[in-house]
Amino acid sequence: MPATTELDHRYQSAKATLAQRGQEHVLRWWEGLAPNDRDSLLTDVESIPWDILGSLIHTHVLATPTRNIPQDLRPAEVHPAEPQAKFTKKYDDARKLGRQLLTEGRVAAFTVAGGQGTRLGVDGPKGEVEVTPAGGRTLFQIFGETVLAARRRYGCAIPWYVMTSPANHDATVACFARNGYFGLPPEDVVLFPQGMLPALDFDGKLLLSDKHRIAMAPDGHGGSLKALAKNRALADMCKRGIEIISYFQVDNPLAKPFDPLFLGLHADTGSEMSTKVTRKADDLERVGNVCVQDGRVVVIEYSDFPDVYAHATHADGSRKFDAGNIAIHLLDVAFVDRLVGQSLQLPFRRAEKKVAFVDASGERVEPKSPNAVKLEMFVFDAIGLARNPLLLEVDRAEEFSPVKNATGVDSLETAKRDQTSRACRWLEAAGVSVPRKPDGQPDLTIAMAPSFALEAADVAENIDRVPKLKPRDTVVLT
Ligand code: UD2
Repeated sequence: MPATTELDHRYQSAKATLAQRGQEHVLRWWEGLAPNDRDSLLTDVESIPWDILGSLIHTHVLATPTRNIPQDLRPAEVHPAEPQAKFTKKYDDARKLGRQLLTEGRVAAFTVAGGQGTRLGVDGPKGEVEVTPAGGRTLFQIFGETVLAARRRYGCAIPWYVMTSPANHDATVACFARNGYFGLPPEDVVLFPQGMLPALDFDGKLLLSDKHRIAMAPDGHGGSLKALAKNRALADMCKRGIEIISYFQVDNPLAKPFDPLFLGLHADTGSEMSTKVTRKADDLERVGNVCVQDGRVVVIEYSDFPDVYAHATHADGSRKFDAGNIAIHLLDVAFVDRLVGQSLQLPFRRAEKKVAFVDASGERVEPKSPNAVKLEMFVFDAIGLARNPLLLEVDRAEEFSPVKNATGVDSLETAKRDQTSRACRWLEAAGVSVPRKPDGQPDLTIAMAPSFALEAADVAENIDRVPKLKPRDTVVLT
């Protein structure tokens, strides 16, 4: 139990800070709190970065930042998925270089898994959702097995960093322990929580989620760069000789974090941050738009992308702004270190959300409409700060099928369908006959584990493990 004098001392200091900021109401229930709850409340107060939050309250909470319609926006130059003939050698050399980087242990995997899975309607970590079309594998299991398969393939200890949030950290740690770290040595799996910022009401006041807790929210995946440094993950990477961080989101079961071509092009062009893009499914698809503004690569989120650009076409009628961000990036460790070391601040975004709180009479209120502002940073805003950023187009069907919603677009159903489709394509490329329906869709369900194939070319090596495929079969290939 914290000593009373120490608590008193911290209380006086917190009281002064809060008074100075017009936030004294946070200590309203102090007298009735048990010592441990007092400790929790003071810890929350002490964690608030007033140097940042003080001005954000004026610019992003009391005011809504004006979004200037970006002028002079141009489509970004993207390396195509398939090179023109004259670049075939460049791509082949890049693949070689990428494999070398992997073999030499210079690449780490990094999954951001701090989001709250609100749209999917899950309570615990999103990574625990079973997403495979058969065999009941979770997102974490797919990625764990991918890292394991890559370690075996390249014969080196690829570490895996996973960013959680305080809300799901313990549950994520328990999930990894329960699953034996998915066969990986525990010392090569590093889980750490991201930063949090208070949610504020529309008058710029802190909200209490409980009488002894301040309502906090994750500071966005843009906070991952600082979180890597704060939790000593960056130092750990340097110690291990890691030079490139392969960043991907927890929600995409088709993500290929160890792509020799992408790694090789990134290193060969001296890019500090690279991004994979796909052609957009439609003008208004809910992905970030990768463009160029004032000579810099920028990603403009779907919600901020003006219609005039979204619907713009080239003379031949094709979509002008067609590069969608699939949130798979490569970041140089030295780049992240530089950004963090120079205290470079990524811009904050204002998001209006429903946040439950304890009101002045001590009653808990579950608001029916947004009552608070959450402040988030986006990792893709770092790309505009990177030297020689590289963009690589990839085939959506091969690498992108995120699980965002309970039903419909980008749901479990579409992710399972797309995993089966990819497995079927890979099998057919190796000469396996796959039953298909008259409309061309696979007439069976296949889950292909990373241990079976990391990429299409691996199928040929394991062809003797593929049973004869019959219509309406359910097959798990491991
Ligand atoms: C993201 C991208 C969008 C597009 C799309 C592709 C943003 C803002 N937009 O949209 O441009 O590329 O993905 O799928 O990223 N996360 C954290 N901590 C946080 C917030 C999020 O770790 O504080 C993680 C979360 O667990 C998930 C990922 O970031 O893995 C994406 O978050 P999201 O689902 O809120 O982003 P979304 O789908 O709006």
